[in-house]
Amino acid sequence: MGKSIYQSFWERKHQQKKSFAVLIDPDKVNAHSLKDVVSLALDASVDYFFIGGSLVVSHFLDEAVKQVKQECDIPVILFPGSPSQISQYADALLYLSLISGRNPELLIGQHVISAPAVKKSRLEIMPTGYMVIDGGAPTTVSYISNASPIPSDKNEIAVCTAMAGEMLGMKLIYMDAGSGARKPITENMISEVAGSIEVPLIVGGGITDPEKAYLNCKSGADVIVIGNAIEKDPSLIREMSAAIHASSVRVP
Ligand code: 1GP
Repeated sequence: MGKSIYQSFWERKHQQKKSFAVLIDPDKVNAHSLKDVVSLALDASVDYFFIGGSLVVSHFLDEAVKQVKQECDIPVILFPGSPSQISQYADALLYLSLISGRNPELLIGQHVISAPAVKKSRLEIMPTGYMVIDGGAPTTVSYISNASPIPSDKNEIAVCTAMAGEMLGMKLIYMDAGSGARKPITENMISEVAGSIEVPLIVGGGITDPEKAYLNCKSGADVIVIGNAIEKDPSLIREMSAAIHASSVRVP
């Protein structure tokens, strides 16, 4: 058996190698556009694909995952907005608990209901503390869950939430300003959170330029997730990947 995807997150973090995850929303791609994204991602040495969206209304999820698996060997990780977004064809699942919110349904309720199906899927399960940070625009997840995001300047709340998530056993912390956020998460908050946890830190939401991606990595993000900006201009994959990978500390 090959090494687990989580192990790759962990090892890359400890080798101070930064990772780039391209987010694919199955509602916003078709077979043709997906083929282009996969080919650009292969050329640019993208590390992971995340697949999912807050509200997947199309039936393209399984097809999208199968297509990516056929065309490349970049790991495909589900980033589900709801328990219905599970595809057995993927490699792993971000098993998200919305720890920044206070809605029991997204902390544990939906997990209980979907547990038998998730277990049966044989996906690699990666318990993830999911923290929504205010990105200057209401996010679908906040609206649907009726859960407020963490204010963008309340670093101490973000730090304590991440620490609590880690001590509860979460293997990853994902800070998200929401897809298309007007204000991405500040470097200040990223650096304080990164300094208070041991597990890999994923950061996303509203990152539109390579410089921001680079600075986020330098502040302590281990994985950068980009969706919207790439949907608008897939050729950005190359520059984003170069910036993220250039921020890795080179070990002689
Ligand atoms: C959203 O973190 C992801 O959940 C990515 O956000 O689509 O704004 O890049 P963008």
